[in-house]
Amino acid sequence: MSPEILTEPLPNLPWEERPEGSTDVLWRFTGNPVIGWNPSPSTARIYNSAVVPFGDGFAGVFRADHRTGTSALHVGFSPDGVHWDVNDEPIRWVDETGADYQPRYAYDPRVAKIDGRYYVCWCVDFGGAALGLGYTDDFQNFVRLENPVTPFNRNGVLFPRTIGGTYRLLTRPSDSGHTPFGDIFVSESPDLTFWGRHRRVMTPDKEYWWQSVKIGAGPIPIETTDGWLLFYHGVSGTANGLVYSIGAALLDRDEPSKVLHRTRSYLLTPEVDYETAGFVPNVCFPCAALCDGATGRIALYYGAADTFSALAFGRVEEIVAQIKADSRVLPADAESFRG
Ligand code: BMA
Repeated sequence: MSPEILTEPLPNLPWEERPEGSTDVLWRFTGNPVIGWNPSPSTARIYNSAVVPFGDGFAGVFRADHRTGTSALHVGFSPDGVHWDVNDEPIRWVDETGADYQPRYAYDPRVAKIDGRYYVCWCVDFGGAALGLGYTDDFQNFVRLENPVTPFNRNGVLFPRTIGGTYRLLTRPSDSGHTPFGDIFVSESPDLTFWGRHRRVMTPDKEYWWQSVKIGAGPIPIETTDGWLLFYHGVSGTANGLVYSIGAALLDRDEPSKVLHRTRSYLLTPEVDYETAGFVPNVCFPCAALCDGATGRIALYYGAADTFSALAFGRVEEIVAQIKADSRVLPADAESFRG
């Protein structure tokens, strides 16, 4: 049976067929970048952002670097997932007591819809980079919850449902700089407040250099008949700095700390001008995916060169087939590694 996405139909997701002559399982949108330099009065660059279906169209939480150089989260809406109207003002949070809360900085958001509520997880200042967590029901009012981790950690990615009765959060413990190491871990919580039963999911692969320095979870994992499809970023070290490419893995549906398959080769790497030139050259950083459960089509949103928002497309059956055909799972990935 060919792999299927176990999510709702989404007939209006942005989509373009694979260009003629291409054999890539992920292909770029010809309308890229979908958001360019200086998109609004206060913002210089909008990228590494999270998009979900909302109402008749789409909503998103965007990473917006201001002209101060500091990043904040902004809300945006789109009728088609391509043309975005992003608020010029950052999100204003309140905590659960109703008190105002403004993060000093905020970046790389992911949005997971769990039981009808949209949860945002992002990188926040907590006396050092850590993860912030909060929710919205309407993309107007945002409630901040307890931070799920202590510093240093980035790349918080929630699963879109509980598994065995607990919420699951992928993270990437790090240091305070442009971390030269990094594995993906998963933690469990009964209530989104208390986190434990930590497991290591995946380590960098020193033999396949595009993912030899560090790896980090990308969009909210996509449930398929063949496992959780996890797009992730893999980082290579070069004479000119770090290069961020996109790979994919399949995680066990009941025990997602176990990797079933992962790609030896990247699926997308910086090649075109908006990926190789910008504020930080050579970065493709995926943070969101829209999926049509009826047809298996996937629209992947990624930040390009820490400057642009871009889109790539693929079909679940081809992506899963490619992950399996090109698979190499390290011993530590295959275990539910407790350490
Ligand atoms: C990471 C994060 C990302 C960024 C990437 C490349 O550490 O800061 O937001 O896209 O570096 O600069």
